[in-house]
Order: sequence, then structure tokens, then C-alpha cells
Amino acid sequence: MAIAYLCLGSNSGDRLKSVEQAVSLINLAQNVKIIRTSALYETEPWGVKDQNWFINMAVEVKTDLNAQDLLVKCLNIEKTLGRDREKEQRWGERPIDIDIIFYDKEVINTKLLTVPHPRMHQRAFVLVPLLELIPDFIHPVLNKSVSELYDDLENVEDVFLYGTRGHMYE
Ligand code: A4P
Ligand code: MG
Repeated sequence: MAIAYLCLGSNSGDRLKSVEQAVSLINLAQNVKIIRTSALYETEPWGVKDQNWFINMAVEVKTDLNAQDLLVKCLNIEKTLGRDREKEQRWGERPIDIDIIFYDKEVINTKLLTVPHPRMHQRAFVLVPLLELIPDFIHPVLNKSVSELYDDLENVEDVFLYGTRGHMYE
């Protein structure tokens, strides 16, 4: 049994619905159970700036699957929710993205999977939701806690609790 942390993100279509459906599908998946979730956040796009803002959240799961099988499950859920990678650009718009941030303290570097997620420590949209769940969890490669990684962030993109950005009409 392992504990893993997923980051969910959506910035096209009905973002809220996509994220909520992903949470339901993760919880329905065999051998995966959600333990806790963070709040929802509305976040400024990181990477490619000229696109819609995202809704992001973090999810803590308990699973009997190994990390690779968990990834396959996540990719299948993305597909079920209408993600078509052929039509996308890197870091561009997507109806749903599910990344594995941590899988216990495992360090994985295969062609298919890199864990901890290689860019998580550069991203407020990952660190802020994780801060709610595991501020003291030590990153097994960088040997810093999630809150230390957050303190180290440079060029922080905007991250608001969902609904507090000021204009909710879209
Ligand atoms: N892959 C390898 N490691 C992992 C992992 N730890 N978790 C592989 C998930 N997947 C992993 O993913 C491409 C392949 O990465 C997967 O098939 C899997 O085998 P992808 O989601 O198609 O790639 P991508 O998303 O286009 O590129 P990249 O660099 O992985 O993007 P990210 O890191 O997913 O970032 N801004 C805000 N505010 N919020 C966001 O959610 N998301 C992105 C995408 C960019 N900017 C954002 C957000
Ligand atoms: Mg991804």
C-alpha cells in the first residue's frame, strides 16, 4: 500500500466539472482510494502564458497499484474526460491533466514516468494545494519540505482560492 499525491488541472471547457469528474473517477478506480483533497484554486498559466487560467487541486490517494499502473489509470481518466494529446501544444490548453507528484518517497526515472514530478518545485499551482495536505513532507531528491520549496519559489505565478479572483464571469 502506497500513498501518492496527484495534481489535477483544467483550463478548457467546463473546468470545474472536469476536475470534479476526475476526482470521482479516481475514487471509482480499482485499488485507488482518495484520502484527502485540497481546496480548488484558480491559477495563472505557468509556461505558456497566453491561455486560460487553470483550476488546480491536489489529491492524496492510497493505492495498491505501483506508480506506473497508477499513471496508466490517470492517463485513461484523462482520455475518458476528452483529452486528446494529438491536438495539444506543450503546456497548452487541456480539459484535464493529472500528474503524479509524489509516490511515497520513491524516486522513479523511466521513459514513461518521472517521480517526484520534475517541475513541481517550480510551480506555485502545485505547491500551494500541497501545502494544505503535507507541508512537512520531505522531497526525496531535493531533501526539502514542501513549505521550504514554496519559500524558495521565484517568479511565483498567481494562485487564488477558486472564486476569489475577483471576476467569476467566463
Ligand atoms: N509523465 C512523466 N512523469 C509523469 C508524472 N510524474 N505524472 C509522462 C504524470 N505524467 C508523467 O504528459 C506527458 C507524459 O508525461 C505522460 O504521458 C506521462 O507518460 P502530458 O500531461 O501530456 O504533458 P504536458 O502536460 O503537455 O507536459 P508537461 O511538461 O508534463 O506539462 P505538465 O508538467 O503537466 O504541465 N499552469 C497552471 N497554472 N496550472 C497547470 O495545471 N499545467 C501545465 C502542464 C502547464 N501550466 C500550468 C498547468
Ligand atoms: Mg501531465
